[in-house]
Amino acid sequence: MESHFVRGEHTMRVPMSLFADNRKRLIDRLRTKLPRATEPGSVVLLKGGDEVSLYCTDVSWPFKQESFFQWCFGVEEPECYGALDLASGKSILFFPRHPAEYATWMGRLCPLEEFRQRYQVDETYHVDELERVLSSKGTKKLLLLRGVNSDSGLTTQPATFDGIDKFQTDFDILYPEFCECRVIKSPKEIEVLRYVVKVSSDAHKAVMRMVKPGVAEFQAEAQFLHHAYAVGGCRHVSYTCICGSGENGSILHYGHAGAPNNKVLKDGDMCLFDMGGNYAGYAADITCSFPANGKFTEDQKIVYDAVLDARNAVLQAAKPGVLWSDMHLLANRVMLEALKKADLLQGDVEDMIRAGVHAVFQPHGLGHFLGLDVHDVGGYLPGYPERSAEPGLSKLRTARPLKAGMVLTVEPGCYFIDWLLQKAKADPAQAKFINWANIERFRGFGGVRIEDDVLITETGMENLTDVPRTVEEIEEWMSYKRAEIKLPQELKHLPL
Ligand SMILES: [Mn+2]
Repeated sequence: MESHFVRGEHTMRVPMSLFADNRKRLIDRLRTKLPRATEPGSVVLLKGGDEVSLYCTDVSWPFKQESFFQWCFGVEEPECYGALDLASGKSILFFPRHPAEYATWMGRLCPLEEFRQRYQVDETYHVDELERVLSSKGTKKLLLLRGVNSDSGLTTQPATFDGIDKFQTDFDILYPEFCECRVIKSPKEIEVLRYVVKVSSDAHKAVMRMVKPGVAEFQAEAQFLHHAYAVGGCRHVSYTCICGSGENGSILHYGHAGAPNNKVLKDGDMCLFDMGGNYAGYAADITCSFPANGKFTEDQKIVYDAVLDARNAVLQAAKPGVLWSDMHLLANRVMLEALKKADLLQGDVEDMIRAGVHAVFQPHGLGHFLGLDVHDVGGYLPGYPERSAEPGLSKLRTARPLKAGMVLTVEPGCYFIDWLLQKAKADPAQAKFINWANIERFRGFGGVRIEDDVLITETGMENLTDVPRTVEEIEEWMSYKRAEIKLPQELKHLPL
């Protein structure tokens, strides 16, 4: 019988066959890449995530499964190992052996056979049996995961265990092939992404109907988290919620510990809320920008529509074969054209790009792969275009040609970042393109970002995101019972 990841009758049932399909894709790919892979003896060995203590205490950080391990097995428990036998195609999971007392604190000890059925693998053992089991299967060589994440610069931790020195090890072949498998999403993975993006879209829509001047940024964050979890079953978000209002909208990673979404929304503020839920490990990454009071000013429309034009141009042009770096420049061009029409910029747009003016207003990349990680792996693999050194393009998380089955974010933005504007003003090559008299009005404006999650199809793309996007759609959505919105602290939470 098929088993599932599910959080209740109302949330998506993710079949464990999703992970079996993933394992098969990885095994098939390695068989074509590795000479003699179909002869007995080559085994992929992965280590799952560990529970990590909060400093010296007996409390742990919330556990999140390691993404490569999740992709293969969908296992929810920490401290596990998984093996794939390339010759037989069989998969084996190893679970920690817990003492009897585990049952008191953590619950019933799950028998190995129950784990086997739940995760639908061929065999299950305890971690302390790793060496014995691998030897008994004639394992000669272990393929281990070592590679550098091109977004963080950090290196994966290859699996290791007592007795690993009895086997040959290969640290090179697995990482690039595994990343390539993760870049192309299977039909079942696409269904999960479709679900988590829909849940996250709805959570954004719920937020838009509870904000008004006087609401704090963290109250918008709380609304998102509540909706994504209570309705969608998303226990985690995929990254720290970014809920910038007013000037905070120009801080790209606002919401961190030192700036924890604690400003109160003011009348006339733009909001830039970047939040995404996580379901069965799969991430959504959506940004909505809208006025705190539900009605755009003329200046807010100028900036919003410039970004919306850029987003629309990319959604129209994205299809297999197109270079992502070209999409980035297309978005920049369209946005600069719109800002020029509004008299914020002057001169030739191509000259502006040559001078780096595009990166003054959008200092980040157009978008990135999305999957188990919010910045998913595979952006810069051997054999594909390398990271550019040019302004703006250097921040792009991939420059690859698009391919059907990729899922990416499209997230053009326009920001008024004080220090970048100061720098541009001091640089004659950039300063001449900027209409400084008009730009002054936008000091403290913050920014606008429009971020959608899209699937590349055989003929173009499908936008999985479902939120109000035009000025009219946003004003219409936010007008619903606007006069009746209460601040969260004004609602009666307990019968007192
Ligand atoms: Mn993003």
